[in-house]
Amino acid sequence: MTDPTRPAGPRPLPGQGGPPVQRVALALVGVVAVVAVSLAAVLARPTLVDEARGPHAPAGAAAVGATGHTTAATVTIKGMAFSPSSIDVPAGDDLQVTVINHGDQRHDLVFANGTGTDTIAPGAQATVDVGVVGADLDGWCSLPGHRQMGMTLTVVAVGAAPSAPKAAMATGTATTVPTMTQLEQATQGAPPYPAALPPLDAATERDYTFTVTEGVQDVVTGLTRAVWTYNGTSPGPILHGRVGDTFHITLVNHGSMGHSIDFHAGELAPDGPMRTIEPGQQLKYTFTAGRAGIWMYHCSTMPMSQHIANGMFGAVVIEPAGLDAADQQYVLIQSEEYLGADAQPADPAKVAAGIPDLVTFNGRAFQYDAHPLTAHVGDRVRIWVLDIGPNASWSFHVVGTQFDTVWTEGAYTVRRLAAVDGPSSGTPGAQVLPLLAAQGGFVEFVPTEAGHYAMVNHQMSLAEKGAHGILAVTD
Ligand SMILES: [Cu+2]
Repeated sequence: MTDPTRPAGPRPLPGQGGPPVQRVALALVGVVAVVAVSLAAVLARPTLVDEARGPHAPAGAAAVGATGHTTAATVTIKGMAFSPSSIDVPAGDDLQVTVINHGDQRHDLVFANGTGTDTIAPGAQATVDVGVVGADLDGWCSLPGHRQMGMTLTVVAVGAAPSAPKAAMATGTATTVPTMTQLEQATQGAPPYPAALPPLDAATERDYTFTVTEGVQDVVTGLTRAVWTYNGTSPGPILHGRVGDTFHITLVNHGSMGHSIDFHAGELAPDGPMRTIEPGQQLKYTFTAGRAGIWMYHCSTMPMSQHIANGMFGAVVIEPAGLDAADQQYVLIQSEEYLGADAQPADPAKVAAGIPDLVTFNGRAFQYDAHPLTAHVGDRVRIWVLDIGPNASWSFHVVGTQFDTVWTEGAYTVRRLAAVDGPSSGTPGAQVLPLLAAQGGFVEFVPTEAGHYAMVNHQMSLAEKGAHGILAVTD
């Protein structure tokens, strides 16, 4: 069941669309994945990264005569830090900095005067001529979120006049946050992410290719955001299997920076299969689904909050044994968006503060208000839910219903008794399925009348940011 009207394949990034262009359609359990542009050859600094850097100019504002001397410094990267994080330079010297990347992913070092390296692969090094240092000067890694995680460096101009107070860290943020009305309008013309649970086939060995690309997605008219995706959509493909199935994943990185994948659905040592791979590389990741659940997968490259907030997540549904029949099965995944400037990744300061601009079901705020899910009166409806985060929790409620069955994180908390079924049976019920980030489960209910049943995060401020949709029930 592939749907050629699939939304939301993000567009290629401006400036990264040059040849060679690959367009690959991968059918993956009911999801057509539209892969954007091969970025494997783009090894220069990603254009996603755009912290303001001025023109090349002598470092610092103070007027200091050039000494004619050059100071050479070496800085190493380990984890998410520069070592040393401060360099002393006699004022007036020309500064050359060699950066050696001992980290596990790409980094760069840029300076406030506009100089900087291109991105440096793990194990590689690069040298930047910073120019004549006349005053103290800030440096940082410009990959999304890296500066906010502590990848900063200070050049101290020894002997220069005291520097003026430093400006606040620029993060690049959306100048306005879209209104509910704008968001609802934006979803009208955008085909929804298919929420139906992909059907379960007889396979026990399952092969998938997950291709990482980076692109931009319309949020509302006049505002786009960078999205990093598995197979062109966010969420990525929803996989569906049984306990005991083995999943053979090939992860291919066509992005411009390091990426990775972490499947909660299997148990293994993370070191190899969850490692970050460079643009152009691929890895094999095989796991056997030993336990039932709706399991998260996500990019686990640092900073994880940034990679998840930019769209790198999805779900693996492993059915518990003895699951009752259902007439409709849907999957809703909640995640948050922290809008950066137009076409930019998530604003790291907003991510760190944990207050999202938008909260979405299946990657887009309010999309199932414009495109309701459907059921008939008397249908047994099962909704699988998974809270991706990266931060927010989810109090899942369907207005007008009571859940007669709730299964979460390995167990039923409420289960209907078929012998005494029905809304007036007196058997237990639940009004919400509460989920913290990375928790999941399913609920079941039977709508008794035709109407429009709102599916919400009952933390109402989050519902009003987009965690809201409609189940349209007809006779
Ligand atoms: Cu990633």
